[in-house]
Amino acid sequence: MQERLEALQAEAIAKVEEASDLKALQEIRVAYLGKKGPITEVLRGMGKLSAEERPKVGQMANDVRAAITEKLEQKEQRLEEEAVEQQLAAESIDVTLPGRPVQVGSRHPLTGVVEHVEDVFMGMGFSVAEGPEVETDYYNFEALNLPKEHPARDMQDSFYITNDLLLRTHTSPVQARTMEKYEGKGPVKIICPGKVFRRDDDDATHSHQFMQIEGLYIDENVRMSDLKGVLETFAKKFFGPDQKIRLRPSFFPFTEPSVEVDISCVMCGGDGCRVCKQSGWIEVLGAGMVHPRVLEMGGFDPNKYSGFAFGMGVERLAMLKYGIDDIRHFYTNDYRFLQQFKRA
Ligand code: 2U9
Repeated sequence: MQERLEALQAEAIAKVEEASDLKALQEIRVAYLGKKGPITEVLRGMGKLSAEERPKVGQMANDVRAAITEKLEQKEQRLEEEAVEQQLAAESIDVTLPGRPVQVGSRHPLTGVVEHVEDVFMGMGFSVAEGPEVETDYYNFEALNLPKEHPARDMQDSFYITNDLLLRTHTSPVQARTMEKYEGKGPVKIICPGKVFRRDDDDATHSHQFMQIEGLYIDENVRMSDLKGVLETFAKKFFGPDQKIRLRPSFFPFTEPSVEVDISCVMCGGDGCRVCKQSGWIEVLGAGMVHPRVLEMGGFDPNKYSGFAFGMGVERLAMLKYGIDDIRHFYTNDYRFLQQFKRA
């Protein structure tokens, strides 16, 4: 009997040492200390023992049971401590590590240019006006002195939706609509940024969708000199304080006289280089005095009011400002291109 009990204790303790989790310990507890376990079996066999052996074996059986229970409890506690240590290690935060950088978005370069131009002209008293991208034939052409048979109205230049509806080819309709709202009473002093659409094949300098900012100032006694002063101020604030501008005669149906406006070359400052084709000048916008017929159709008396207008391509400004060689970069959503314009 004694040898049996000693062997059971050694066997059980060895298994407890090997156990790697609480479930295994519970199985050992049931196997050795349970009602159907070997120790209970020994105790059942005690009836066959002499009166003198019985108490000894009984005491020994209790000692073995106590020794196995103590071993189980020690191992249980150690496993629980290890589990806590593992959890703490897994959840530990190294506070000395640098923070994870937060991915911050940024404005599209065209949006940045539009906002910069808006700031410059609002600083000169212009307000920002917007209007529909799907326009009527009247506001996109007729109100701008572009009569029915004018070539700019042909399908090869514009996206028509119906005979009377099209995607606007410039933001001038917004100015025509705004003039109507003023009901012939000046001053009107607005800039009109927005998307415009032309049926061009896309290439490095043309996109079927692009952005324009046009301006309009109508008041009594508005002169060409006012136009030159406003545009020179814009050039200096947008391209740099040393900028000069040059006006060359041109033609637009909605302005008379009309001019193309050059700035001194952003690359060579005017000495002549590849960018300005050795001329020292770069064309950035068109402008002119509002045609009297356009004033009349907008409800303004051309004998009382005069005005100037201008128009510029936003992509062109951005390409000059940032040295970008292909207009299509603005529309491909390539992060490698866009992330270069994160605000400093
Ligand atoms: C009204 C009266 C006059 C807007 C003008 C231009 C000259 C011009 C082009 C520059 C490059 C368009 O983006 S571009 O292709 N625009 O040259 N635009 S005067 O004249 C107006 C507009 C509205 C009622």
